[in-house]
Amino acid sequence: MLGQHAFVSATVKVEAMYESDGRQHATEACDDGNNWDQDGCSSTCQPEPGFECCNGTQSLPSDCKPICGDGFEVYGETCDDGNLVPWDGCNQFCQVEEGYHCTKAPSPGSAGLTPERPNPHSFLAEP
Ligand SMILES: [Ca+2]
Ligand SMILES: [Ca+2]
Ligand SMILES: [Ca+2]
Repeated sequence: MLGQHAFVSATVKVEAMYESDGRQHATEACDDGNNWDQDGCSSTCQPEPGFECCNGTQSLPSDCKPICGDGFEVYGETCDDGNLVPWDGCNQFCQVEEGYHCTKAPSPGSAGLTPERPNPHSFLAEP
């Protein structure tokens, strides 16, 4: 769908938008086409910790996905217990498994997106 608008965009937007237009420019580390933070690519087009981004191109937005198994829960994950092993409360897709509920450790803080300091979760089997 983006491709269909490529011609129009190119003619209209000459130099108005450098950031978050869904195309990765040379000066941007990533561009996922929005101005939201904490989804992998920040509003200033910098990759965010806890995500890995496939590089976008001049015509394609970056594809940022949360890294499951880094012990760091980010947008798109309902849990992250630091492994990719299913049946331990948090599966390999970082989704809480049935029969468990996720107890988050105290929040590392709004700016605490540090993969070096995993946010530990404990999983309690429900009675
Ligand atoms: Ca974004
Ligand atoms: Ca993660
Ligand atoms: Ca697990």
